[in-house]
Amino acid sequence: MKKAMIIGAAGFVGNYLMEYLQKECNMEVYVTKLLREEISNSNVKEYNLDILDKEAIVSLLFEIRPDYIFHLAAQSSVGLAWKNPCLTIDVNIKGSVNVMDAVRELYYKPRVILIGSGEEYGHINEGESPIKEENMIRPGNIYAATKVCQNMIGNIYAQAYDMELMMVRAFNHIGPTQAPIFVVADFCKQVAEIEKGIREPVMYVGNLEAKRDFTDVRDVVRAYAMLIEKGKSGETYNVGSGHAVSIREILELIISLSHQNIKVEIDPNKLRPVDVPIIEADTTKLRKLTGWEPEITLEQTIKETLNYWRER
Ligand code: A2R
Repeated sequence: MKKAMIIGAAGFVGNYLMEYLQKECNMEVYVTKLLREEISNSNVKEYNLDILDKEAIVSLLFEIRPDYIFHLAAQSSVGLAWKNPCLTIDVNIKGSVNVMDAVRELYYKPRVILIGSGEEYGHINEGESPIKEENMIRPGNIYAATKVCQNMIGNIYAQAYDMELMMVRAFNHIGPTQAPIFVVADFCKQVAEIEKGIREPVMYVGNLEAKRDFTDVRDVVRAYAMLIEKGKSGETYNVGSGHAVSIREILELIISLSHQNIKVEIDPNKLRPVDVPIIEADTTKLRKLTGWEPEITLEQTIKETLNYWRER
């Protein structure tokens, strides 16, 4: 039985990934979380780990000796990165280098995936979309810049130390349990609260014209599981649906699923200092290597996310 370790597993993706690895891949799953976090899955072995503590990563890796490592730990919010750039830089760059460096100290070569972001591409010129992995990188926000850095250093580690290290650029992923600091969860939560009568029938929104590539989180973790087995060291793979939709379309879809009469208002706090107009993935590289295709439609994931918030 292969041993998989998920670093930063208490977040949105980690919970889905641990379940998938256990149930569908028959792996023994070890997960790490921050001291203050909780993991609801009782079938995994859990450890507290702050990736800013490199020695702690080293001892844990020596103790568990995982075959596969999924590095998910991050400050993952673009909005929060504007508010707290130093924390984001510490966790996403220093923390990730700690993980790579700890893996380098092992006497064997586990296969590692570093999770980056479609945000890394930043400003995309006309004709560049859907965007390929080798496209020019022009990060447009602090979060994206930290993930570019992780990707570049990952590539250097893979080559310089002959490590089995793959990089992913995950485009927006959505689904039930996502924190409402992300747009789809935020909109669904607002609609659910309006339906419950605990909020006036007004939706507060940010930039509605931005187009993003949304994939259900369950499709995303399936791609990660395929890549950890088949990915080539030092390579970067886009993971996304390959189809961008505007935030306005998402908003309209969510509102159409409700019987309430809902007004829409711009909340200046939800507008970002710089926003990239369109981000859409070309996933040919991933699909050719693994045969992966997204299976869950946007309508389905949005319905399930809205129902999740209705039941809370
Ligand atoms: O920020 P928190 O309290 O939600 O904790 C996050 C955790 N984390 C850390 N873990 C270890 N050491 C740290 N110094 C540290 N700082 C934060 O990593 C959270 O539990 C986890 C990341 O999960 P989420 O923020 O929910 O991200 P998600 O959506 O699961 O995305 C996974 C990866 C991230 O690397 C994203 O940047 C990428 O996929 O898109």
